[in-house]
Formats: sequence, structure tokens, C-alpha cells
Amino acid sequence: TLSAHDKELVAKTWTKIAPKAAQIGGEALGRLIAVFPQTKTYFSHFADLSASSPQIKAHGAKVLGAIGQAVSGIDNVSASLSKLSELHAYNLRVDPANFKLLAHTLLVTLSAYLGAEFTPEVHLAWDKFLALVATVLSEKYR
Ligand code: ZNH
Repeated sequence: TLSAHDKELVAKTWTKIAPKAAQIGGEALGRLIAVFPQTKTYFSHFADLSASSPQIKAHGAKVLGAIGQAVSGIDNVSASLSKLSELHAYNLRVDPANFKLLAHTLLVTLSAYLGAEFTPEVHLAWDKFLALVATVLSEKYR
């Protein structure tokens, strides 16, 4: 679970990256479909499935928007993402294994953007936070 210090680190990093959130989301999603091509099946209705696809980038921006909401509501992520949790469980039916893959490409992207500021401590805080987001998005599956 996230310690008070982890939460502070996530919030602090978020203020730094928020202006570039759309770009970061686009890169993370582009990496997801390039590095783990099995994830493309969820986006087969998109016209362009290259890593530089404008639809994939726009989708990545949306995903990071939700991450931003989760950061704002970090003390109650379940409540912050409850609508999205229902959407993924009942409508999209994304295999929860994919949340781990996206967390991975997001961490890599954060590292690229933050450079030396992406210390092992910050890395750990984001790893825990993204695991929590994944748990929340999977909690309504049955
Ligand atoms: Zn998801 C959608 C978020 C993961 C797949 N998403 C979505 C949205 C959002 C999100 C915000 C939008 C909604 C509306 O519109 O309303 N996701 C998210 C997050 C995460 C995720 C936060 C984590 C972290 N997803 C995911 C994964 C996958 C997915 C992993 C796969 C692989 N999603 C998806 C889909 C969709 C979504 C498919 C739909 C799209 C369209 O547009 O169609």
C-alpha cells in the first residue's frame, strides 16, 4: 500500500508532468501496442494501429486524464475511478493482465520524461500507485 510519502512523491511528480500528460499518455499507449502487440486487439476499431497513430495518441491522452483524476483523489482511488471501473468490467472487458503491461510502458515513459528525477524512490511510488489503479479498474470483474 501507498505510504504518505509515496502519495507525496506521486503528487509532486504529477505537477511536473501534468503539462505534458497528453504527450506522455500517447507515448505510453504507442509503446503498449508496439511492445505488446497482443494489446492491439482492443483497439481493432481504430483505423491506424501504428505507435504514432493519432487515435492511439488521443486515447493515451484520455488515459492520462484519468490518471490525473486518480492522483487528485489518491486517498480514495476507488471512488475517483468508479465509473471507469464499471466501464472496464462491464463494457470493455479488458483482460486485467493488460493493466500490468500498460503500467510498465507508463513507467518507462515517465522515466524518459523525468530523467534523473525518476529516482528509484519515485519509481517505487509510481509502481505502487499504478498497481492500485489497476486493482481498482479490475475490482468489478466477476
Ligand atoms: Zn482503458 C477507454 C482509462 C487501461 C482499453 N480507458 C478508456 C477511457 C479511459 C480509460 C479514461 C475512456 C472512457 C470514456 O471515453 O468514457 N484505461 C484507463 C486507465 C487504465 C486503462 C486509467 C490503466 C491505468 N484500457 C486499459 C488497458 C486497455 C484498455 C490496459 C487494453 C489493453 N480503454 C480500453 C479501450 C477503451 C478504453 C478499448 C475504449 C476505447 C474507444 O475509444 O473505443
